[in-house]
Amino acid sequence: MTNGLPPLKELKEWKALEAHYEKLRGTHLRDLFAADAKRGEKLALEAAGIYFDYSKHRVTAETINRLCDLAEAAGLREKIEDMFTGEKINLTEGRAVLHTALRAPKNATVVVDGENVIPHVHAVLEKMEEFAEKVRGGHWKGHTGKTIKNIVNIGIGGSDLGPVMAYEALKHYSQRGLVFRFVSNVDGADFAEAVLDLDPAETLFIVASKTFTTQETMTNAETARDWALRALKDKAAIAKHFVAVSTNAAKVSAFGIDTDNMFGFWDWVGGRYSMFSAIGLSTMIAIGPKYFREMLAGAHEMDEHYRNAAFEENIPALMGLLGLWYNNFFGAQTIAVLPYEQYLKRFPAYLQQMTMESNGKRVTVDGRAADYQTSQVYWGEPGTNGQHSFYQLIHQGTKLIACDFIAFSKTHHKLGRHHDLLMANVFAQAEALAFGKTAEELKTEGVKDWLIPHKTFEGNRPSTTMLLDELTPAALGRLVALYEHSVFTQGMIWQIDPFDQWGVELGKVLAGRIAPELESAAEPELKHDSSTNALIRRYRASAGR
Ligand code: G6Q
Repeated sequence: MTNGLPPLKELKEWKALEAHYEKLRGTHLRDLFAADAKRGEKLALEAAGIYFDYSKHRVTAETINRLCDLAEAAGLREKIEDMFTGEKINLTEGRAVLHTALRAPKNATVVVDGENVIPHVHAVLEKMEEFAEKVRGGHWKGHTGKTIKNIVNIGIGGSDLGPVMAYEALKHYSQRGLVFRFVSNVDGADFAEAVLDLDPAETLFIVASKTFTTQETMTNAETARDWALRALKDKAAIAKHFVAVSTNAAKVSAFGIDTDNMFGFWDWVGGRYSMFSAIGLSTMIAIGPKYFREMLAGAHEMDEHYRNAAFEENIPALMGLLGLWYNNFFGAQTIAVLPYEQYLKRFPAYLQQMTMESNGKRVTVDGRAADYQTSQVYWGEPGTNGQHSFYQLIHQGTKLIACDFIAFSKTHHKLGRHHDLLMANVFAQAEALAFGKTAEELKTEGVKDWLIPHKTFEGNRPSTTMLLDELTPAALGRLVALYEHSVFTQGMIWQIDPFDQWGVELGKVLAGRIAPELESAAEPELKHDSSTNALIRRYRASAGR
């Protein structure tokens, strides 16, 4: 398998960036801002409802041009078209990658294996809408005739992180009479706590699993079925209390769920790219079809921007390129995602999967070991909380950490000074990181000599500030699509397959091998390494086996 490109580091555009880095590495943001009074306005873009200020990055106009040249040389333009038009760009799995089709309008055409997939997408959306309205309207009754009030989504990874994140992000738009819980971990505590105060007669489980074979999800789903049937005492109750979101109708039906109550999707929707598919059923029940459609429209707007804008004016392309600039030239290892919006508290966790599962690869699509860094580590917490915790390291530690600040001009809660203070903090942090505080400034403030090194902030710490109007469903759609395309930009330049996840598949196999050794009554013959063998024996002994 080959992508037809020379190794990345042999591209002349890459070499040009290496040389450019050597010239720019010592330059301070203070000097870049001093040299151009309009830098803050010039190095900013506005598209698809996002004001994207990248002026506090260690770049010049030349850097941006050279990064965009690299994207061109890497064939990014053609690869974007390949993705949007249903080419099988997930090379190691031989699949198309069409999360963008999930938010395309009804009159669009995207052909996979000779068939337009858009009518299928909209048929599922309509089925979801019908179901969501029934639940929201109190018309979906449980087995005993009680109205369903609690919705429990059972899923893991891509079948959990998007739904939880979107529910939390859009809680303001949710139907408050309904209770939403999300169970993912195979640790029984997750299920037990989620249903502790719920009445089975009023509870609906959404079993969300693309394959319907994932150990954690199937274990939780079986426990849920037992929990419901213990109270409802009739197998017929499953039809009223369980629905499935899956691509595997045979397994859904074997579990006992009527396939009429199954919402499908397709192998061209990757798990971590699935929150806009039927995997978003819990989101649609929470916020309703109208807002769900607005979220899709927001994502679509970003899709169009990514597909059509020149790289210099293309927010996702630039975001990906800036990340690559620090990762591959400055040797930075991580990116902090810092939303100044409490409702986005699960956004960094959601992005961790999207970014690291996608681009955490060490070989290129043609099987060569990459001789350069691929995905950064993504992490973060909402501001201002993080300021009282790990920001110290970002300001004064020895590591270079580029930050993504995400903020909204409007709040859902106009409470006194809260929002002004929140915004004052986000602007102040980005400013302090970039400009720091010099020894001279401290001296004029009368700080004692011996304290000056401790109180000095060298600055030159890069960040992007994304300013949006308000956290609406459309804004969330735009933000998610922005990061998806930024990840794609990087993955294509690194010549890897961002859409497979062989590391996750390995984990699924390994636990399956050890479980019977923990559970068997007879002493198993252990053939692991001595550490694993000893741990298994200790566990068996404490469990009385
Ligand atoms: C996502 C990954 C992974 C997946 C889960 C759940 O891209 O493949 O996180 O979503 O392992 O898989 P199922 O939906 O098949 O249960």
